[in-house]
Amino acid sequence: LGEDRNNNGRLSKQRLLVVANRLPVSAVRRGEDSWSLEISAGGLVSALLGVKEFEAKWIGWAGVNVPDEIGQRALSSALAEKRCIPVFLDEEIVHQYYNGYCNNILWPLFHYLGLPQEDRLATTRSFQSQFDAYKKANQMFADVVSQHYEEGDVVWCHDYHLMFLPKCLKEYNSKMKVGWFLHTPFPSSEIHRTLPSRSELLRSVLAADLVGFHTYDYARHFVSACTRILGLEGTPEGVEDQGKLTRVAAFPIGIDSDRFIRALELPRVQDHIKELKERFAGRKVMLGVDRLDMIKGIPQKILAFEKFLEENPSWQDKVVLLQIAVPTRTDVPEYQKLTSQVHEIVGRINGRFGTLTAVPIHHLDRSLDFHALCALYAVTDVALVTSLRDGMNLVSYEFVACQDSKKGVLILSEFAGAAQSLGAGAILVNPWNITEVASSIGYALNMHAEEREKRHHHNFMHVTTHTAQDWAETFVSELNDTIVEAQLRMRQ
Ligand code: ADQ
Repeated sequence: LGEDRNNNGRLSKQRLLVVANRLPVSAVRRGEDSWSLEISAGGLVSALLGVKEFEAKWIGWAGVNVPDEIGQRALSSALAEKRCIPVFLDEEIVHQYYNGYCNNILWPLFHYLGLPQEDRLATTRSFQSQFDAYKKANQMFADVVSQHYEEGDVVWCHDYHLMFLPKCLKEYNSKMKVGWFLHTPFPSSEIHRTLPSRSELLRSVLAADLVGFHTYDYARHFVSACTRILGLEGTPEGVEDQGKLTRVAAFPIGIDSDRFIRALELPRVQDHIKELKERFAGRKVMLGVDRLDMIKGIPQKILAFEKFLEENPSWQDKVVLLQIAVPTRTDVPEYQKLTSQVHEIVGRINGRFGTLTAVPIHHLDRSLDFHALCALYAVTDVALVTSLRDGMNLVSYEFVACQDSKKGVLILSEFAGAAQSLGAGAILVNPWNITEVASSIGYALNMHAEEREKRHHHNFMHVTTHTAQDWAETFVSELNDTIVEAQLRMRQ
């Protein structure tokens, strides 16, 4: 990695073009030609900033519609200072490609929720136009990449929004080093088979040199989809098509654990921790932190908590569940329905078990800032991550990173990718089985210190040694190796 030397003989950094649907910024227009930008320090940003050997540029949609040229020019130059390059998508494309094909078709399908049914049937009818918009949007991303690509750059495409991109990029320049990584699960080939554009998407992804997933299972599902749907041969390294090998492998993501551990020492976080401890004195704290999405299993989690309270009256005034659910895709009717459903269940349970001075569930529909989140993680006794499906789930990692003094317990869905890495330390549950989750809550709350320490130690070691930086370095280094191997094979 980063072994290239420039003209002065100095070691030059590995240049990366990171392509994702959204740029890691939020942009707000202040005037005809002025914008204010805020960088969102998500996992991917800290992963790539944390690797000294990388010089990364970001390519993606800024999340705003900018129809006029003056606005586009001003936004491009403001973004350039943050090493970001925008792809301008108009409202119609966003509607068809992003809301339609990505969020209404691929997202539920990849999480085993199936293709649109009943009220979503209208979407199925407009399937072809949404797929056309998806391809068109991917081509627009490819055009921007090709304008900024320089020889020696590595192009790293991210997620289900950009499955068509590797093919577009290779058509532009077959020598371009292209990697593609999926942040969601890749479902069983039986599920992928139902997608009308199943073959075209697989072929487009296979144009990449390296295809990465969070877990070995997802990689295996992808290879078997290529075998069963395209009739291609799966090998231990990947998928082979007429002598061309596309390497397929698992690269489990991590977090920037040091960022969380260091934050706990800050006075403002310590003040927060003190406040929370006083606020919930005498009660055990349980925590859920999720985007408000059907895949996160929030209603199931709350129902399991209700069952626990029902069966364990002595705990009713000794435990509180804090559920922080940041709203997403709020314009989609299904997400609005989910919000009302969660509110209804929380209201009913608080009415049933609450007293004049305390309620068992505190539900917040909002995002918390990083420091408040760290403090919450630190005071938690039991974290509940009950996703129905989840590519990895970073909340479970963040909780573990903040627990080195408390050594709280993690209850984790066996359908989250994180179950593969934190399974030995967590209590694994089937989130659909409310009785099992309720009894796991009881087990976790009553767990002896010795067992808690042992479980926490296992997970803490994993989270602090398999970081986001390692993940990014490994992926890019393997992508470089893949190219070298392919060149050697061609010379033979
Ligand atoms: P997400 O589905 O967004 O990511 P997750 O991995 O849990 O899920 O990451 C969520 C991030 O948002 C965490 O960093 C968390 O701290 C933050 N967050 C969530 N709710 C919040 C709140 N209320 N306030 C503040 N912050 C909040 C997708 C896939 C995952 C995969 C990641 C990374 O769906 O499975 O782990 O990408 O690949």
